[in-house]
Amino acid sequence: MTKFADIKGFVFDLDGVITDTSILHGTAWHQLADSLGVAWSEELGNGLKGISRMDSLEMILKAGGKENDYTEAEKEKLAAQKNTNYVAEVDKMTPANILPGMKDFLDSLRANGYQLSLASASKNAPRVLGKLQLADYFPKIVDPASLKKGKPDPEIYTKGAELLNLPPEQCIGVEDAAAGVAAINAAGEVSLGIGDATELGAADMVFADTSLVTLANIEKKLG
Ligand code: B16
Ligand code: MG
Repeated sequence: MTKFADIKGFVFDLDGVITDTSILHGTAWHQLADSLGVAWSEELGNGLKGISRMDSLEMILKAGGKENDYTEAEKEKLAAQKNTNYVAEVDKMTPANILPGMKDFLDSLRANGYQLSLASASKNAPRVLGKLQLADYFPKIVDPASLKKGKPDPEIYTKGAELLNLPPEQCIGVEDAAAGVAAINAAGEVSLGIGDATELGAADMVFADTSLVTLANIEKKLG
């Protein structure tokens, strides 16, 4: 098991870790589902966390039994429609939307010489980071368009460590979604989950919320 002293880098998820765009994603998908006549549920919304845009659309269509009703071109249009609504909300974001404690945590990582990269499935991640005024912290972002498979496949976290030129076991992956924790584990990184300990039971360590994520608390857990 990796020790705290071995850790040299952190690979971050964005939504649910640095900021909470899941509500904005949920609202935009809900609007689209309504317009397609697909019944919305909280469960459906939660299942979309960490899932790519097109895979999210497929899940919504499937939930409504409409998976065979649209051509690829029509699906692209629907996803673009959702994204337009989502981006309009993102553009209202400010640094006040950074989750509690995360700015301090990022500052402490920088001050202690850790390397940082971003492993978000979101094609809007650079825009979101800009709105939060955190773009400087993440010069290294995995391009989600370059991925063959989304989370829980390890690819995005493997690439996140590669961007840092670090072996995966020297990296901590930070996630709020079970699919993301599975991806970190499969990439051979140390997994830090934020949220419900039962839901994120596969993680090497779990913190109930972002305010508890500090280097001191991580050291206590890793030893
Ligand atoms: P976009 P993460 C994910 O971000 C979101 O959790 C997920 O709900 C969203 O569908 C996905 O990004 C794609 O986002 O439509 O902006 O490209 O959690 O991996 O940071
Ligand atoms: Mg997330």
